[in-house]
Amino acid sequence: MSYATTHDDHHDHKPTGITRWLFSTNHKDIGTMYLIFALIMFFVGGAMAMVIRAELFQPGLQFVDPLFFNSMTTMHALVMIFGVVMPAGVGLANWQIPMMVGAPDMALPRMNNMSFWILPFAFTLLLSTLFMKGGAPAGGWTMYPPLTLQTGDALPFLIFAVHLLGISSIMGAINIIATVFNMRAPGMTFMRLPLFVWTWIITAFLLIATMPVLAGAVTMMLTDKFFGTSFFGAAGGGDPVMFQHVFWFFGHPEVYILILPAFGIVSQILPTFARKPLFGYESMVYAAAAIAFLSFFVWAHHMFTVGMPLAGELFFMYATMSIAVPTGVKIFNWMATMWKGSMTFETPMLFAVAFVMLFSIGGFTGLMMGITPADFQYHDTYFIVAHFHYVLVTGAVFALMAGVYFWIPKWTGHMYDETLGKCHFWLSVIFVNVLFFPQHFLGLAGMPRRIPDYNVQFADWNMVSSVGGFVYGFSQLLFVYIVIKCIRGGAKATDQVWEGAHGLEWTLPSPPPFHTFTIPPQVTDATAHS
Ligand code: CU1
Repeated sequence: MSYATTHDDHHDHKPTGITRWLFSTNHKDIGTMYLIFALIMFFVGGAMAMVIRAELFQPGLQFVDPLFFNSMTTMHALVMIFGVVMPAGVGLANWQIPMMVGAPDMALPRMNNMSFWILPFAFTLLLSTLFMKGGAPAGGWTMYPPLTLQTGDALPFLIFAVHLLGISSIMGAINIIATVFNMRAPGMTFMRLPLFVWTWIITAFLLIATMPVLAGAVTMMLTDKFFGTSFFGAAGGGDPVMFQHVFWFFGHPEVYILILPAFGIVSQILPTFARKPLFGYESMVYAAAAIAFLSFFVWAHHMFTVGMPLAGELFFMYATMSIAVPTGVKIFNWMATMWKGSMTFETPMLFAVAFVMLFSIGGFTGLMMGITPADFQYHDTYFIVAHFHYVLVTGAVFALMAGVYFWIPKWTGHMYDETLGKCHFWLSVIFVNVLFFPQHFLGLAGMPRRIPDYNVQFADWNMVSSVGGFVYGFSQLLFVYIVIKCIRGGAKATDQVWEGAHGLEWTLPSPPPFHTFTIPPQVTDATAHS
């Protein structure tokens, strides 16, 4: 295939250097770019978290002014959600899905290229707002009006960046659906798809359904600010609370967009290191679909305190609590998969097991917040911050780390350094709990979120939390070192990679072939021979 518009006669010529990446239509290269981008943004968003934890290390204002602090909380969230967890998930999808379904590449390779290359421009726009008159957005990542309408020059840049991120996500989602629906190898029926593929199909539908809603919300805000409309302005007959309804109709499914691929990764890893098939494959698929479906009917649990009618409060409470049922099915199945398994604890397994335990903590605190009368106590406190960091850091990020450790030997042909991997895991798992567990106490004691200063009664646990944050943050540099070392060399990865596994994780259908775990499925990786 010729990429360059030259009179090159070499039809098998492959682009090298920068053009290989800039014009790439190769799902592996694009996957790599997504993952590297996510890793870079992980440190950008992480640096913002370090600013937040430094300021909160003790009471009083030490390092930053309050407006900049609020920009840090806002930008930290936007970067971590849209710049880290989502692109990393898409990166893993790009690498794995074509090979897992037996396709030579993604269905729409040029669109795949565009999906990725929109991201660096979107984040350049978003991060450039840090240097604009009036400062970066500071109204929280949820962008509620009227506060967010006070943003200075940055507002239209924020909105345009959100539009671009939505376009990128929707194109990526269309690509994944097109690939899985149309390009499966013969015999790869839907109920044989690896769980990672299943969770990504469901995630892709959530993306297509909700990203336009977010785009609509921020577009209404744009016209309110610059074109004289009053969608959210009470003075003109609008309603600021309507923004919250529209935003969270996107926002709650969005949290499942962030976590469902993580469920998929963990569902690949646990069977491998327990040397047993995944327990309850079909119920895993249906539970993931049920979680996604229910996620459209729970949005107002983020706004119990706005003054809804009692019927609304009750509806959203019961709907929210019902999601615990399919989630419980999944956690039960993960434990049953490990039960009496011949388990070993290499780094991917450590992260996956930690995921099951720590994500469950985040799930339970979520259930607590879903109880309407109790939520009036928790709303806008650090308890909420603790909850969603358990879900998104020890949940989503841990699963993404597990996925990288699990698959990087296949990607690079080298084993990563297992000793360093274990160091990275133990540093992460200990200090992430030092970082986030005390935030439950702070929240229950009444410390509000998004505030740069606090009453002295909160000083001790904030100091503990900040120490945990610094050590957790810096120990992620070890991950970068491990990845670079693995790319550059190391022990050669065998075909099976993981001892006792069958080397089928690459293309393993779940459930495995009839009553056995040893018969190879009739699926080939068309790219393996190129
Ligand atoms: Cu929610």
